Amino acid sequence: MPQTLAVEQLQAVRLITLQRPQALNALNTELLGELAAALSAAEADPETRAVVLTGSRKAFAAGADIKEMAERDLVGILNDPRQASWQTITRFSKPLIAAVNGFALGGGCELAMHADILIAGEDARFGQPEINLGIMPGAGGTQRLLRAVGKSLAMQMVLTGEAIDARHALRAGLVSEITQPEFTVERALQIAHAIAAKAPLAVRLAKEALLKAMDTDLASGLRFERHAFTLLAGTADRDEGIRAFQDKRAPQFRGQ
Ligand code: DAK
Repeated sequence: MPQTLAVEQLQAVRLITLQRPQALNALNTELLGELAAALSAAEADPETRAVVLTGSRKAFAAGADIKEMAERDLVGILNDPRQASWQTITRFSKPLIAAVNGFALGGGCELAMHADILIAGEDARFGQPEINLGIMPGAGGTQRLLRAVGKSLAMQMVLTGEAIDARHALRAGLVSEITQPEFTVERALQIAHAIAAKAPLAVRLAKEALLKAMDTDLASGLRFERHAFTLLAGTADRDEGIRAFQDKRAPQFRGQ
């Protein structure tokens, strides 16, 4: 049984809740290891079509565990088991939705940015305060943040360490919706269930194509899109989708 998170299966959606309230869900070795294991299990389960990741009302996650960081020297960092956990988290290929309330700082903001869709409560705060510790972001905070919010705001956040609130995050495109904090998880689950009802192969390839757009040139991205689109043309779910439209009924997708 994981000690630092709770896992709940809600039909085809798995809800993972970070639970280290005494440290505002700071990402220590144990939590990152358990999260990586939980995502691997969700990846391997054919019944799970989407995952929602959330924290508490006060904090999604306040960053890497600073007490643990204080014990690591350079060699310790290079051999750090947390690196392997981050790699596993990055490779998760099913749709991942983050429901963010409260603080999403440092590694917590980076973890949220791993999600495909971010839904934030009105009280959420996003920031990369590593600069205040004499370091810089190390899990995508310079790369994903810049791609999400553009150069000027990313520079401002990373170089000053100052956080932005949910409205600012919405304006900047870091999150796609904001809600009242008590509804953040519910809204993320609604979106996850909507995605879970779609054709799994189409969802998987569409996600891959969209992520490609972040790190490739337009011509290569368009080529990938065309290949993926062509692949889907041979699936049973495509036939079912078109037939269901013509029959005026809901499609029954089977992931084939
Ligand atoms: N680590 C450990 N404990 C933390 C913590 C953290 N990041 N954040 C909060 N806590 C603990 C506090 O120490 C306190 O515990 P006690 O002292 O009561 O035992 C408890 O949580 C409640 O926190 P506060 O009393 O401070 O609560 P406040 O409401 O007053 O303030 C706060 C909330 C979020 C503004 C404040 O706690 C804060 O500034 N926390 C630190 C935020 C921060 O600097 N985060 C960035 C850490 S650096 C990498 C991957 C990732 C990273 C690096 C490398 N690789 C793969 C290479 C990531 C680095 C980081 O995230």
